[in-house]
Amino acid sequence: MKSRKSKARKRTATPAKAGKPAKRAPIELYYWPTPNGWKISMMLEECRLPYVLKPVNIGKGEQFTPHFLNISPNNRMPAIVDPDGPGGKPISVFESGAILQYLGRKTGKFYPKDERKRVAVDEWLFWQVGGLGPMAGQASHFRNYAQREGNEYAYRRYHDETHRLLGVMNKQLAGRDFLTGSYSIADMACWGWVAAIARWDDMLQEFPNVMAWMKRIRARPATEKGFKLGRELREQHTNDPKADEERRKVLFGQRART
Ligand SMILES: N[C@@H](CCC(=O)N[C@@H](CS)C(=O)NCC(=O)O)C(=O)O
Repeated sequence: MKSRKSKARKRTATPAKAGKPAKRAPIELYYWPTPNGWKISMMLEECRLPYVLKPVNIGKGEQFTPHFLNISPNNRMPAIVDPDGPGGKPISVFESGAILQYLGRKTGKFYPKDERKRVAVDEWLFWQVGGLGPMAGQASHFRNYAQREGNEYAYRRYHDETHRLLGVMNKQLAGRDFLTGSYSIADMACWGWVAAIARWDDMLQEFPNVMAWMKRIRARPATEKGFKLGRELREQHTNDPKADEERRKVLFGQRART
């Protein structure tokens, strides 16, 4: 197993001082700077939870190391290990929606306790993980990686569905600052994908409430920090054409590994 210790970066955690009780060990964040990764870096920053970055370079195949698969059997980041889980014992969590809910329950922040409000947050959180994320992800694949020629049907299908979802979101945001009223894990889940779509072309211009919401969240200091986390790692990798070729081989055409 390859150790990533040397690459780990400490964020907000501070070492224990002599005579004082030791601080809780930081949460390990298994992460690469993508829309799914930003959800969790934004939440950790919002909650000011101490965490240590464990980069998972998905373009190099680090999501397939036995250590990572033990934490995230789906070979997808993000994932976390909280050394101070239930009963004071470590817990690992994979799937961004499950991580956001876990951190929301742990801190009591951005995930209301009131059942009606919580159901509303869950609705939009699941809307993101089952809808906006996968559809925008496929649209992005056909826009950025597949040849347009011969793939027109798939290109249109995922762009249309992303467009439809943005229309739903735009209606929900009419007269609201955030998806369910107050800023929540549902907004954090959606933000990175909307920010990615904003770079495509003028699709987002058709949805003024979504654009205003995106800017509102972008202005939060925690968004700034969470969004910036690990950016330099990806830039180093993507500016190298050989690494780009390697990335395609690792990421596309995956099949079950037995
Ligand atoms: N449903 C997962 C999706 C996570 C996901 O797709 N992560 C991508 C990067 S954005 C990944 O780790 N890809 C690695 C791979 O394709 O092998 C979640 O919400 O956590």
